[in-house]
Amino acid sequence: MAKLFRAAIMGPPGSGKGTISKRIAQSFGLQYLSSGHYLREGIAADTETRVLVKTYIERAMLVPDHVMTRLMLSKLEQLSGHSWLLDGFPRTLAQALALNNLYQLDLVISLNIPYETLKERLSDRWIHPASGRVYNMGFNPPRVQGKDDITGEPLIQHDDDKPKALMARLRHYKEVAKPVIDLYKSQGILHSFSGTETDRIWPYINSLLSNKMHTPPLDAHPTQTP
Ligand code: G5P
Ligand code: MG
Repeated sequence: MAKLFRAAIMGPPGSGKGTISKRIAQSFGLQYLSSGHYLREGIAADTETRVLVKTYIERAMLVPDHVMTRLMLSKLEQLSGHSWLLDGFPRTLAQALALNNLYQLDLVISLNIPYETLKERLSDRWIHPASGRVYNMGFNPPRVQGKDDITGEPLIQHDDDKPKALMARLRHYKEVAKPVIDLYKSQGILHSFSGTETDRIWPYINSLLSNKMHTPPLDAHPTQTP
């Protein structure tokens, strides 16, 4: 049996984690697990997660570690025997350590996207509050302007996505992510990619994964795009 491959992708809100993860899943056949997706699914399903999680997501605050860890580890438990890619988890050192207790990651991708680029992408972001569905007026607009595709209910823009709040959120992301990044760097599995366009970063990630998944790793040094 081929060796299982376990990877995670990290990056600030709007950095392209979801877009790149879908390409990786498609090209390399990994199971794709997005923490944001499972949280929104929990909200839509009106489960006990709903009340707890909705307020955090609506304010773009981090959901408590124990909730997140329980949710993601239970999803991973169902995927024994599969290769997988985590998007948006772990986000904190506590989450990373909980994951580390059970699984050794082979590779972590970290996206470094300039603040100005994130600001442009996120200030165009609109949300359907009841479900957590996210739209972007430039790249994935709703079918009818200002309305949710499924329910037709009005979309709102969060104060958090306005420039001043955004700056604070991105700073917070950096602070929380730093010890996680340091952990993966110390394990020799961190690969950082910088740029303003997903399409320009993608070929580097594609070739990194091709090397890692199809041939034995030659070294474990972090990769930096120009
Ligand atoms: P999520 O769902 O993980 P975020 O806020 O981290 O959400 P998001 O919005 O999902 O991040 P992304 O996945 O990094 O962003 O990026 P994306 O969706 O691929 O791209 C963003 C936009 O830019 C899209 O519209 C895309 O089309 C566009 N785009 C992509 N590439 C390009 C490009 O090259 N050029 C241009 N022009 N556009 C591009 O988490 C949501 C919430 O859940 C909670 C938190 O409350 C969080 O805020 N949560 C957790 N809480 C605690 N712990 C965890 N582990 C948690 N995980 C989630
Ligand atoms: Mg995402």
